[in-house]
Amino acid sequence: MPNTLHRFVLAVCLAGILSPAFAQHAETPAQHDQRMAWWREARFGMFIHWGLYAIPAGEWGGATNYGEWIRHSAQIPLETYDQFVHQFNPTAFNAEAWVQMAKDAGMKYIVITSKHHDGFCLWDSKETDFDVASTPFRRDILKELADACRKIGGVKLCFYHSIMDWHHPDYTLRRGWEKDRPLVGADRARFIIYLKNQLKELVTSYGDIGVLWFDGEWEEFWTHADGKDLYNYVRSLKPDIIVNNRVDKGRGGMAGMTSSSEYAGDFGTPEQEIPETGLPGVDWESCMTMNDNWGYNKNDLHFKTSEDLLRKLADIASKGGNFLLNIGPKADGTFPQQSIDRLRDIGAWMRLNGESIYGTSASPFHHTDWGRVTQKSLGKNSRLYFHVFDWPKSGLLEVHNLGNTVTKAYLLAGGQAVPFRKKGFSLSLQLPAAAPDPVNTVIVVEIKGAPEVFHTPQIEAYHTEFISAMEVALSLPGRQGKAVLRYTTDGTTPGPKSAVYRGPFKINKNTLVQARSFVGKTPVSETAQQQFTRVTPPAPASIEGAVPGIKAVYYEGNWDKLPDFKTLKPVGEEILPSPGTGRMAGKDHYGIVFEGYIDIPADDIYRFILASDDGSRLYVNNRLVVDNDGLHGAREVGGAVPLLKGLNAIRIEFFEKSGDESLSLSFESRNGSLKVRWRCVL
Ligand code: FHN
Repeated sequence: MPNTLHRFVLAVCLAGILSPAFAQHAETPAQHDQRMAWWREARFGMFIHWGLYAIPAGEWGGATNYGEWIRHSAQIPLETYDQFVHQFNPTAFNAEAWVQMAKDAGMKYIVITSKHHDGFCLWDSKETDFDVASTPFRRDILKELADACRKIGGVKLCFYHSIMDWHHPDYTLRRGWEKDRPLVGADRARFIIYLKNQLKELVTSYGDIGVLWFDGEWEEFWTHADGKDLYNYVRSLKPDIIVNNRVDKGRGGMAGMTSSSEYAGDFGTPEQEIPETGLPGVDWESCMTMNDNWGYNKNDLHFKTSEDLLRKLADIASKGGNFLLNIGPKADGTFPQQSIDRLRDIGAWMRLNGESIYGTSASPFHHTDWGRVTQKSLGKNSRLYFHVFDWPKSGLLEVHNLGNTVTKAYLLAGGQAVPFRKKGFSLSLQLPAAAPDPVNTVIVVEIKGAPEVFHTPQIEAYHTEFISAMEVALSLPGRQGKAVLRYTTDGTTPGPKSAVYRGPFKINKNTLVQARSFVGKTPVSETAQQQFTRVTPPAPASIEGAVPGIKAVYYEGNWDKLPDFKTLKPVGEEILPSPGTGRMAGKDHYGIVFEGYIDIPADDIYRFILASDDGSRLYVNNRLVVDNDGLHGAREVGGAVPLLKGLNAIRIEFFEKSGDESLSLSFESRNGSLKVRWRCVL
């Protein structure tokens, strides 16, 4: 880019006009919205994990619980796994049938694994022979899917592409158990050229590719600089392509959201989970399996019901997200019947109710007990879609905090009018006796203007326990117009004469704080409640012969969650300056129990942030304060506890299964982060 242009772009970025993230592909918010428009409209897509791993179908060495990770998890040597190339012959593969099933299910895009971690390519790549052209099948699967998408229309083709590559000799990070694949001659720079050349093939050879869905970015092989560079590279090949946040290093584990704007990627990627709430102004997509595996596992019959999947779709859309629902095709090229059945059920619902999903945005309500809400702007006015999961027995569906005039209400499927009464801020809908669709009946509520919803007030404090006094603040999220916030601390429900909130207040005894919004004398929100408790923390410990550091006791085992370490025999121990993986670093299948004391500087409430990959738990004075257990990528979880000045007992339990590992504990008090001294007893 000529120097003058650099200065221009930099100046415009600094002016906050262009997105600051990546100068070469900076775009105005309007340009970004235009690029994201089809994806935001789509809301629902099909994920396809397909490759050589469909041949063993989850079985190896007597075990039956593998998926697409089978080569790594079952520790299959490369030359053994490569034999699958000579068996891959999905003669029943029919690209048009796949695309039609996606379209009939209401899905607007397909994301298929062009290359998963095993390195096998589903297209005829000039860059390698470890691809479909080397199989008995020979046909270019991605080309056939691209042709089918063009022919059928209405479904955009997208590619999942793994950065992590267990096959290519230049991917300079071998599996921990691969002792027979030396790195001699491996060239990291050459791998990145390979990666880029293949991406160029994918982005320029198969027509209008909508999304590049990267994955496998978490290993230390890949850096933030690589991520920014690759994002810019693919955008230079196809400026309107959309790229997920796993191109870079900003994803916070399975929660999938990008931690800061310095990281590349156009949307967040929660995996197998749905965020608690929507994130205004943030694009994200939850990806999920129908059973427990991404790749085909013939023994995995643990399929989610169609009802569950349909409600997840509505839940995700009600939070402003996309739903990417996975299929793991069989080695013969067909979809599992259980997947076909669910796609059919979802399609039947979408044909009647798709308007309540496509192009909608997040609910204006923070919470509705009976189901979910999505919304769509109609220019000056708006349309709310009430997704009713739990049909009220009374036949009345009510919301009490809607400021708008309601002009019309009807069933989306069939258009039958729904009688309603709007009194003040309360809307009552008179529903048919029985739910037309017991899974999710959608009622359209048309309103004047943009939604004006009075949210439940929020009660904020550093913690719900305190030692001597606590400051409490109240807030009214969102647009509150004419609403006034009233509250009580005497256990009574706030009324039109209760105290008006004018700013934070202190409490010094057990107190139930309640808060509610009013317009005039009319309550326009639910009542928020929070109990605050005055406590006397455990007396600090007095220990003889304490030494600096924390004791780490090591165990060996292969777990998916924290074991009961008391039943296990340690394999060693050492004193570490602070919690970490110590001499187990880089190994697989181990656990650590840390025991020691932290020297607390003053009586106060302290927040602990425990970050780990895989699972961990933190106990303070034998009380569980943080539970971060489970099989997950790097993830941090916080917890708070009141403590007295002096030595307080700490116990941390941690396990690592395989792959990446990490463990750290940080501390905060109300005055900010804290450095503490570790003590332990030999
Ligand atoms: O390791 C992969 C896994 O095989 C699968 O592809 C999922 C789907 O997003 N992504 C990674 C796990 O986070």
